Amino acid sequence: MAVEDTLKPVVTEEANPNSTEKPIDRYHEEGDDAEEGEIVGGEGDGDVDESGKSAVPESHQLEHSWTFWFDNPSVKSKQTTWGSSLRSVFTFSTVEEFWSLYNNMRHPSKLAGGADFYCFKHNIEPKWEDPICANGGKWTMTFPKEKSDKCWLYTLLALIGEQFDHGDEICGAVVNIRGKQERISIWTKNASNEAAQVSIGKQWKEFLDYNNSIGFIIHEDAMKLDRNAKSAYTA
Ligand code: MGP
Repeated sequence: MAVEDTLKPVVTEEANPNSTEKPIDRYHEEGDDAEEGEIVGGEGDGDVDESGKSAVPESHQLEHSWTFWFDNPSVKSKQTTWGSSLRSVFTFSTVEEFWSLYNNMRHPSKLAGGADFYCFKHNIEPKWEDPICANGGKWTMTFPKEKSDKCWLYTLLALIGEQFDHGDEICGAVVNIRGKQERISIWTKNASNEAAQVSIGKQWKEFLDYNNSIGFIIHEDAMKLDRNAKSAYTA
């Protein structure tokens, strides 16, 4: 499948995924002086021009690689099997790649109703059936229409910046655009590990300054009970 096909629904008209414009590195704007002996940057640090300055912009490696996935509502509505229209769009592994993608993508308020946009650790598929997700569950926050953009960004930054004490428990996040609301969920791996799940839920609320109560639904319950599944934990 051509990458351009998958990009169309989520990338803005003026987007240029091949843009050479330097990404805005908001991670390292302040206070990122390297400690003595610290290895700074990742690939691309090596090229030095005649003046002795690096000719290639530094890149800052993330702890994990992450993949954006998109489920296009117009295709999804015709599918017979859930997930058959779900597509991985891009994988990134540096701060710079993240901003290049994020700055060229449609944010939740600009996505069509019914769309699902995911950011999951590379090699984890955003499906209950994925073996890493199978025993997990999800925390969910709800927002009025067109009000989730900032929280979606902050959720992504908290994930890729490894802000959670139990970050290893996290599979990824999804924003669902629906008729009357937008929902953001964080998917986790081991629903039975209550302490880790509750820690993630509490920290997520703190990072986003979200004051409403949130619930954790175990995927197994969602599979069996669909919308009647009750929250196993609240935060
Ligand atoms: P949804 O889109 O998460 O809920 O799941 P929503 O927004 O309440 O419903 P929608 O109809 O408005 O989209 C909707 C349905 O999709 C679920 O009830 C399942 O039948 C199916 N589904 C969702 N997920 C995340 C999965 C999954 O991972 N695997 C499978 N097999 N089905 C899923």
